[in-house]
Amino acid sequence: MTESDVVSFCRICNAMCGIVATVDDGRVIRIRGDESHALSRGYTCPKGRALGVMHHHPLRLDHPQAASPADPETGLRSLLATSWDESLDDIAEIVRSVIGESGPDGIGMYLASGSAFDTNGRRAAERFLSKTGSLQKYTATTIDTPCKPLVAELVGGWSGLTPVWDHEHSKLLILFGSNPVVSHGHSNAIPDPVRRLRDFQDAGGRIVVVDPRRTETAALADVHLDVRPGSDAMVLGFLVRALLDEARIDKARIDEVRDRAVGVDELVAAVAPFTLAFAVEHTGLSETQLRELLDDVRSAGRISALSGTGSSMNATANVAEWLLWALHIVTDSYDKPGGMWFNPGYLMQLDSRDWQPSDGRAEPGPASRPELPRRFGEYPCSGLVSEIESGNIRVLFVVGGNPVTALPDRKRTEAALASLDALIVLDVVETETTRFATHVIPVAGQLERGDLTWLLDSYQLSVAAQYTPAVVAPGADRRPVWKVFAELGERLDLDVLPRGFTSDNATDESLFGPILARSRTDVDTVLSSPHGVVESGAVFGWVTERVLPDGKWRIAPFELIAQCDELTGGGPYSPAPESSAEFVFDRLLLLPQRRMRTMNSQLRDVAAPGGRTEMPTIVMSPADAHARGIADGDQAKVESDFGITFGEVAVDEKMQSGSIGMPHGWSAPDVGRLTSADTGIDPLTGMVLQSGLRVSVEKLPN
Ligand SMILES: Nc1nc2c(c(=O)[nH]1)N[C@H]1C(S)=C(S)[C@@H](COP(=O)(O)OP(=O)(O)OC[C@H]3O[C@@H](n4cnc5c(=O)[nH]c(N)nc54)[C@H](O)[C@@H]3O)O[C@H]1N2
Ligand SMILES: Nc1nc2c(c(=O)[nH]1)N[C@H]1C(S)=C(S)[C@@H](COP(=O)(O)OP(=O)(O)OC[C@H]3O[C@@H](n4cnc5c(=O)[nH]c(N)nc54)[C@H](O)[C@@H]3O)O[C@H]1N2
Ligand code: SF4
Ligand SMILES: [Mo]
Repeated sequence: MTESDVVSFCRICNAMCGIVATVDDGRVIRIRGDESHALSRGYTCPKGRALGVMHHHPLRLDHPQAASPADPETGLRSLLATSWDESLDDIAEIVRSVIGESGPDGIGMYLASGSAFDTNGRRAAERFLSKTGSLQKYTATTIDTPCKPLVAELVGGWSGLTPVWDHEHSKLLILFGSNPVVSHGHSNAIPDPVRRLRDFQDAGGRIVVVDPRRTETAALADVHLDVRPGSDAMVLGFLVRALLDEARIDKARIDEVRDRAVGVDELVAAVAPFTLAFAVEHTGLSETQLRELLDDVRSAGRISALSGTGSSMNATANVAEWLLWALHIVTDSYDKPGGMWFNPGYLMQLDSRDWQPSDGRAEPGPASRPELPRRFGEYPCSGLVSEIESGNIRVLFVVGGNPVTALPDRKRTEAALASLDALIVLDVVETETTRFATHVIPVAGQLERGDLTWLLDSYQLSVAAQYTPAVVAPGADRRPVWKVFAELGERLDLDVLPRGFTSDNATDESLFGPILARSRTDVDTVLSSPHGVVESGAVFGWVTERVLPDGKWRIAPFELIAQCDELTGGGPYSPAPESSAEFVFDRLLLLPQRRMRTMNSQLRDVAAPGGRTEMPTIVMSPADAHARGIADGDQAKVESDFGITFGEVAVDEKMQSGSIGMPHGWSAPDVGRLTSADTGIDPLTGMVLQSGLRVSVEKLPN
């Protein structure tokens, strides 16, 4: 036996669970949870356990490939193996000539889920783009949750502020549109979710899940509130109004709120319409349910409430997120024990930086869509396709993303990608996007590279960091992403790596040197702690002291008040009020959801040994299915104003009637065919409407 175990961590999702990989002669034969890992405590999910199979995937990219010219009918190109030198020379030449002809904005980059955990690769890719001078950066943030950085910036002065659940001290956890038992958290990393939520309850904590579906998380919560889709802002507005009304009776109490926030009077005026009757009318919850929720909040004093994609992908996302922040600020729950804290990061050390609060004003969008807002140093993904169509972007780098399945309006996305001078895809497997590539770049996968928990440092439940060596050496002809951009940079005279490093002399580990040198301890502590280092649990105070404008929250940004007024006044943000459990609808609301065995479009066709793969389905309530003559397992057509897709129906009594749930990332059914990059775009963030679209569902003949 030559089997050996390598301790590492999983880099599929935010949870970053500790894993132990068993390797035999270069083959990864088993992945199990690392019992000694402080945060995940031996837990893994089916995706993590499938990493070994994924590593040996039959469609793994092994060699650089270059494409023949596109077929005029299908837009597809055939890919032929090439050498690294030929490929990189060719890409460098195209980049040089496009910059010469069109300027740096001719070069675009889409960075997504597969790059979020590749510390060196992500840094090199971003640096490459910024060194070209291009502003054409697009990331998955503007598809899944731009309301979060928006509200953080407007209220707190910095878009990166991410409130984290104080799981050790808080007494009440409210989840709005998040299902951590399946997703392991949205902007909070929640590994080992079932045990963690149960531990919290055992310590006296109460969990309330606000979700139109009785989810896996709702099943173990103390209370499930079956709200109407898109009505989270109404629930939150009701809570904020009621608490402010009480505080205003007592001058000392409202003065306390004023001590930590500016704009309290404007907030009071904005939430005035959210009476109990108004909330009952719009949320579908009863008076008793809403009163009990208010009682829970009152008796907890400080609260922890998290939002997820259920509330962040619909038309009321910004208002809901803002009122969520307002609720925390009114209850003094931010930056305080028992509420939410801000993780300064072990590596990032945000608490030692000097902050200049941002005023939150947006810059204009890209040339073809100037009305879109540029925020957080990137353009919204809703503008990417029109930038290609208008010829502004001629070369697109895709780093760890699958835009064909992730972006709105699939047909249009495909046509745009096919029209590029060059589409350079850095991935680990063949995808729907590599089919349109001119250059396919086979990169080192997560088991083939050393890594640090870095980009998502501040999403963790502790101040912690971890290093992993490569579990196996890069196989076939693969190279790390950082090396690809370093080599391109060297060809184009752009400094991609930190000073003193070249594509030849750098290694995964040596590139961590500058990051670790700025972190909380010496380089060796992190590199020699295989199960990760935990510096501390929640810490408090640094945001109030260092980040907030004049030490106060700006609790009433005018942009959000305006959207809130439109919501309460029945304007374009007003959700459809008519849904109810008994009524059968002509058109249903399309809602997002995640599945346990896939990560977006990843891992659709592989499972750990003995495991099974996921089946994408259209999830419907028994009442809605029955009304259409649809039975479990039937094929159905789903149609929106923008397109059509087909798939198998799963009848689920946990689904609220009036809505259907569909995971994204698939080709059949494909929600990306139902969305639009032009209609329903949020004016403050440029986000595409992905939740709450009206669709009709029809049974297909057997
Ligand atoms: N297993 C797995 N884990 C993942 C992913 C994956 O694909 N698979 N993807 C990762 C990514 S990229 C992300 S962004 C995160 C997302 O993490 P989460 O936001 O936790 O995502 P979901 O599990 O889809 O939970 C969203 C919930 O919102 C509910 N919902 C829908 N509409 C509404 C609404 O209007 N109001 C309320 N209150 N609820 C609503 C849905 O029923 C669903 O239960 O998950 C990450 N983790
Ligand atoms: N209609 C609709 N659309 C949605 C959503 C929705 O709910 N509804 N959800 C949205 C959300 S939350 C998100 S985050 C986006 C997801 O958008 P993307 O991040 O673009 O989608 P993924 O399918 O996760 O693509 C990740 C890619 O990274 C590759 N990869 C894996 N490991 C590595 C690696 O180590 N290095 C590199 N270079 N590549 C790697 C994978 O093979 C895969 O092709 O989609 C969004 N789109
Ligand atoms: S929850 Fe699953 S996919 Fe996410 S890090 Fe843990 S093992 Fe990996
Ligand atoms: Mo996401």
